[in-house]
This record gives sequence, C-alpha cells and structure tokens, in this order.
Amino acid sequence: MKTIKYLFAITILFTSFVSCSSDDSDDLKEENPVEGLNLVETIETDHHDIELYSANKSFMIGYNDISIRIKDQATNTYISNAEISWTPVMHMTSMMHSCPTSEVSLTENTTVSNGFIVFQMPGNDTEYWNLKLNYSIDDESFEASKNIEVIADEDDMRSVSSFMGSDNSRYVLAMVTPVNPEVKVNDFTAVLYKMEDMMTFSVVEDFTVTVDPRMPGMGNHSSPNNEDLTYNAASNMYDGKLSLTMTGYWKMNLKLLNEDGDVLKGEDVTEENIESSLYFDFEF
Ligand SMILES: [Cu+2]
Repeated sequence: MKTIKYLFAITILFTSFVSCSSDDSDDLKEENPVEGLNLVETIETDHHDIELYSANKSFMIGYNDISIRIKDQATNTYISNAEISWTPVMHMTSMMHSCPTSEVSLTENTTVSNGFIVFQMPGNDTEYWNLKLNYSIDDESFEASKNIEVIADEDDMRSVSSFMGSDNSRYVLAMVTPVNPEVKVNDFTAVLYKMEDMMTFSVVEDFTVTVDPRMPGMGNHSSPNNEDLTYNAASNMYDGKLSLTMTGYWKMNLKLLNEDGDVLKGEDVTEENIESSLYFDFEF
C-alpha cells in the first residue's frame, strides 16, 4: 500500500512537472479548479447544470466573489469558454432593484468563470433575490434563472453600506478585504458604486474614503498607520491600509469624499461624536 501511494505521489509530481513545461495541456494541471470553495447553488436547465461557488457556504450581504462552472448534462463534462453575463434582481414587496456586479470573466481554467456581486440587503419571507444568467456556448445562447437565498451576517456585522450622499446620489460601499483580519497593518480594499437607477450601478472613480478604526469597548481608541482608501484604476476598487493593534471588536469609521474633497457621507470621530454614520465593523 505504501509503495502504491509512493508511486502515485511520483506520478502526480511527474504529471505536474510535465504540464508545467508544456503550456497547452491544461486539464491535467488542476484536478479541481474550485478546490476550497463551496458549491452554493446549482441552476438546472434542460441541458446544463450551472454551478455557483463561493468561499462562503451561502450568498451573504456584501461582497461575494463567485465562480461559475457549466456542466453539460449529456456528456457530464464541464464546458469550456462559455460567455456568461448575470443580472441579480431583488423582488421586494413594493419594488424591484438590482445591485452592483462585476463582469463575468473566464479564468485561466477555461471551464471556470469568475466575478463578484455585492448584495446590499438580505432576502426574507416575502422578499427575495433572483439571479438570471445569460450565457452562450459556441455561439448558441441560453438563459437560466433561479431564486437564491441571500443571508445577513449572523453576528450582524456590517461589511456593506447603501446610503444617500449629501449630493442626493445613492451609493453602495462594500468591504472586499480583509476577509481574515489580523493584528497587523492589513490591506484594506473596498468597492464603491453609484446607483444610477434601480437596475444600474456604475463604478465611482477618484473619490476618497477616510479610515478611522476604533475599539468602542476600550475607550474608543484608534490605531496608527492607517491609510485612506483611494481609487485603483487597474482593479476599479479602492485600496488602503487598516491597522489593527489587537483582537476584539473594531468599528471602521469612514467618510466618503468626492473628487473635490466634499464630504458626501460620514462624520469625524470626536469626544462628543463616538462614531461615523458610515462604517464597517467586525470582531476577530
Ligand atoms: Cu431590496
């Protein structure tokens, strides 16, 4: 048995070595390209099983990085080079609206596509999210949709904020990282969208989000070496630094400034004003 395992290991080593040196044999290299992700939802059509994967076990309010694979039911194999677009719509009692999304792009493994959706609110008994997918395979077009469950964080921590700015525009700000905060200066990334109408959200460029993390349970102390979030044109996201000097409950007090430096949302933290109306929080 040991010998077999040993031989197996050698075979795997050899295989990965070979596939590293020849660029075009792509199927041996990664046996499972969604390793470590959870299959959150499968949308079944007459021809395909569309699998939606996430790092979380369910779709959550806030930023969701989602990987998609389409399985051909006839051959039981994953389809390569599918072109996919998506439209999440929340059906509320009084209205319908969408939310910020990225494009869906092919990954290095051409059977996997990837993108993100920022759900700004959870579903409930009477109000729900529906995800519609339009996709094409070898120039043939398909459509699929399913009602999906979107849940709130169980500890009620805030990683997304949907609000009206002082310029009377609606914005959605969502935290992307840190996913697993540590006692250090963490990379802090967020996405910022303007709500053009119920169905259209556009990336906001060149604004600034000031960052003031506090520990309300410990005299509301702050931390040194934070960096405000500024726009990164390469990623269409906002990058900054978040300094966490100890474990516990932190509230990241934020202010949104437009390109002229006008404050659109949020307040300074002072002796009298212990928190901003724009914030994220978490405990770690
Ligand atoms: Cu809603």
